[in-house]
Amino acid sequence: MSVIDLRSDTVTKPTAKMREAMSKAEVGDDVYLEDPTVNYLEKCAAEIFEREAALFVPTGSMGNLICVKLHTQPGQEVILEARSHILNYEVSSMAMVAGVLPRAIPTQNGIMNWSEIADAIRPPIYYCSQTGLICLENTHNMAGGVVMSKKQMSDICLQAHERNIPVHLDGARVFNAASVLGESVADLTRHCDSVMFCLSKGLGAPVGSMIVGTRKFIEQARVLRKLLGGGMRQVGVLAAAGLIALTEMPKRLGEDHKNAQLLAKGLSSVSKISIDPESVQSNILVFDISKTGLTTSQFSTELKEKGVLANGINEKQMRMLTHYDVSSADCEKALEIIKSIVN
Ligand code: TLP
Repeated sequence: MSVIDLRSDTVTKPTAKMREAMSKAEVGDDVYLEDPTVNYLEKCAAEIFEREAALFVPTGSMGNLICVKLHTQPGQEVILEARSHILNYEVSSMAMVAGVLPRAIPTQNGIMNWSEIADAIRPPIYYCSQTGLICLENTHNMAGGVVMSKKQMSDICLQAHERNIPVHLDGARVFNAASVLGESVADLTRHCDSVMFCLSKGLGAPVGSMIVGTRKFIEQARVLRKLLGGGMRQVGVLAAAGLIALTEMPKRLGEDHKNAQLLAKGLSSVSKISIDPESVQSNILVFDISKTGLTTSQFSTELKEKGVLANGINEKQMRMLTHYDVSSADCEKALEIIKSIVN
């Protein structure tokens, strides 16, 4: 039985072209800065984001942690959205390694506005911990791939900068956001002090994420990457796949967004499933199945028996993602299977 894997866009396998590039990649020791393929990938990423420099890191989680730690002092607070990845799915690294406290803002749709953020900034009183950083997430994963506009992002950055607070973007899926908005990633993220984005999600690389920022920031990030055990050697084999992910895959993300719409519209016609297709903007769907009488783990098990993989994010809500290895025919088939389980 062929399996339709909707658990995440992280499950994409490297394309034939990536595997070929990997086998031919020129490599060297990247800890000595001698891997030409990594150096080229970093140069390309910096150019695409119109920044001074970029750094290849093994994972998005390490990229976020490096940025959180570099922007803050232990004991400070970091403002972020309550369902953000940094707060919920990175093993509390911000507390354990960076020594900072999260100040979480719950929102309806995953998007914080400036007045909510301003209210969460701590007053300059000596016995209060101080706000050291604001983290944004675009697209917002657990809010269902919601996209923040360029204006929403730049308003927050500019106001934050007036208060001398830096802004980091968890842009794991920033290319999805840019594709939905019809913006370049450079314009969309221009005012953020640092950006982490993933090559290994919708862009299809097997491994790898990147940080972009000023030259000084990236030099410091390289030190922290080594400290965290992320100094990699002949890693050009991965950077070669990353280069294809970075330069060729963004233009096809619209297909994943179309397939997500197809799934969302189909799901909205199933009476016991609650989802508003208009809220699905990119490649992530989060929907409520509580009226089916099944828990999400029961629902996942039934789906799996019929060849569809998807996980719950809590007892009531399932998450599905479209990606390069899922076709529109797969989405139609998944819908039929879902209907057969619910009805
Ligand atoms: N997200 C994964 C899981 O960890 C939930 C997924 O399947 O979506 N930021 C965001 C917004 C993410 O969605 C993820 C991974 C990361 C950071 C971390 O990236 P990795 O997995 O490379 O550490």
